[in-house]
Amino acid sequence: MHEKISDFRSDTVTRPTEKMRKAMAEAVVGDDVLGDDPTVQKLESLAAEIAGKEAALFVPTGTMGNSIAVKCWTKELEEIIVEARSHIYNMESTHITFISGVTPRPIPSKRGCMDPEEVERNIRKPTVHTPRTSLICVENSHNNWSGAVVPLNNIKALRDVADKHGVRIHLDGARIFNASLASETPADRYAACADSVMFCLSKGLSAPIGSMLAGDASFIEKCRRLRKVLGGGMRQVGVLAAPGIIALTEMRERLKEDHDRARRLAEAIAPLPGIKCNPDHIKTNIIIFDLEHKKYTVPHFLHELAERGVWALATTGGIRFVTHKDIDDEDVDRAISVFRDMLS
Ligand code: TLP
Repeated sequence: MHEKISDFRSDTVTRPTEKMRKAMAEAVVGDDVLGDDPTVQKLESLAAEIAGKEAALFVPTGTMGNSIAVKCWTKELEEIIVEARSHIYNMESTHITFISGVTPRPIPSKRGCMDPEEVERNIRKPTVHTPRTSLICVENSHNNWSGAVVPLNNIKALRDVADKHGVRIHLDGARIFNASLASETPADRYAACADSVMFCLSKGLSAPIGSMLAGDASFIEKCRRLRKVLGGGMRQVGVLAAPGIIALTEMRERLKEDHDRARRLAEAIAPLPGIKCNPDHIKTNIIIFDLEHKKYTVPHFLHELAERGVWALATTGGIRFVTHKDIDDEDVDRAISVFRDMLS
């Protein structure tokens, strides 16, 4: 095994910066469940302002943020529309049914963009046989579509459909700032099309933990209670909110570097034998590609990469490489040369 690892498994592996560690040590804290942690309050107002919403809530994980939003917007025995490859539907251990008691109705899409007419055809009214549709979930950037950006006009069109039928929209914006930078569209414009938005501090923004859920004040008040119900009421959690503030104020712009590196890696590996990847599809920090090579199965290929110090993951749709703060140009060069050695 190689001693230095180039870890492309996820942007969740990013370690907090020195400045974040210092801020953690020095954070002014209180009991956040009792509502008196000033650092959490500062983070929540900052997140609300960035999202263009009235209020925001600090939650331990993106999954908890999404599950609270679904629970808040739905009643048992209803149905929600999800994109077929979305994280909320495929990768969150079915909390939709377990916690909220609603059924997901998956809709196929073009690289994360659901056709608004198809969504409208799938909105159901309650009858003795059918559930009421109460929520549409959108993901941007779209993880399993290789970090694709769902354009603002698509989400606006979904908003029109939702309004026509009295349905809510939740935006899984785990990587909304990647989408925002790549499309030069401020995050609050995406959020304005949704009733609620979740975004992660612990991915490319490099905070050690935490996500934000934003929406109007009465929604967040309800969510605060649901967070407690789910065991997510945290006490002197200003120590974790402090790096979150740095994540939001100082780490958003640098995501551009991750996008450039992902594009460079995709362009270099796409022509190699066995790789099925269109570099033009790589707009943010995620590369997902198929491997059809006579020498390697996917697990064998990943094992051989790891033996050479390059870590990646298998995911829905293929092999995934994610660029992030702790991947530099040298890591990308190394990955490219390992690919060339193995496949050429
Ligand atoms: N994604 C993780 C893994 O779960 C796959 C990753 O490595 O990409 N929404 C989206 C779009 C996500 O990508 C993720 C995490 C979440 C929600 C959940 O966030 P966490 O991991 O904080 O629960």
